[in-house]
Amino acid sequence: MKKVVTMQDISCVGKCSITAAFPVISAMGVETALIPTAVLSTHTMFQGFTFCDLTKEIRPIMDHWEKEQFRFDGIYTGYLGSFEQLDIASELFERFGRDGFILVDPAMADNGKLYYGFDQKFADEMAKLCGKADYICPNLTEASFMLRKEYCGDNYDEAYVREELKELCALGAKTAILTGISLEKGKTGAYAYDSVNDEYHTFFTDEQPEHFHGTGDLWAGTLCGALTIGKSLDEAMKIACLYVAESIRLTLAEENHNTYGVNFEQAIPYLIGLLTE
Ligand code: PXL
Repeated sequence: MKKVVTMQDISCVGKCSITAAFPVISAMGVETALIPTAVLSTHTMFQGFTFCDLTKEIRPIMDHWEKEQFRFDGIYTGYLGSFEQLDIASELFERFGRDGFILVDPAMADNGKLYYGFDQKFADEMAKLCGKADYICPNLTEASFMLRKEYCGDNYDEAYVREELKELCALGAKTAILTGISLEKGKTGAYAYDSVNDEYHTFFTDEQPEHFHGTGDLWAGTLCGALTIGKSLDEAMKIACLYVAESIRLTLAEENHNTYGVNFEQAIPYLIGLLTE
């Protein structure tokens, strides 16, 4: 059985980070080890959230795992809350990254703005972590902060996306995937550049009418699971895009649906169906 480790926070309510990645990767038939970086009552879009940092636990966890000689087929980092956690993520790659791929989702910004608590210096350091990855999957906002470029908003074309992907790979990542890319009205998806094979990959699907928090985490978790079970990058991008779109569709279909996260749970049977296509 394949096994990955994911390092991100536990937002107890919020349907993001570990509470999205863990059930989804597990549902795809992959054992999922966890490095929880912090416990928050909710994600940081809520007012008044509680926060308990777990940084000091992480090195002892890695020490124990090394003694047990655990091996992983993939490492996936998501939202990280401090400079020290970025350093620890690098250490995780050095100590446990020999046998599999490394996926870094630089979850720190959206819609032209950094999330609460982050600044440009953090984005610069995140860019360095991205340089150590096989796959990175920023949105356009995260990419612009890491590349220290002005955020383009909706004002971009395919040439811009391709150029940006090359600049992201120049940070050191082998494959860069931009999420939330729309080159045609009503369509959205992901655009990737594999710098090793000098190949572009794309997948687009119908754009959903509303945007939700946590969909980036869900997308990255799904990509991680799909790559781990041996799907190609094309297949993995397709599965992640379709699953997130279906989760949003199910959310919107529900009366009085919540606004803080999507209904990925009831879309799990659909996800499993995608794996056997
Ligand atoms: O979805 C990204 C994310 C993960 N974890 C926490 C967050 C956010 C985004 O705001 O606040 C704690």
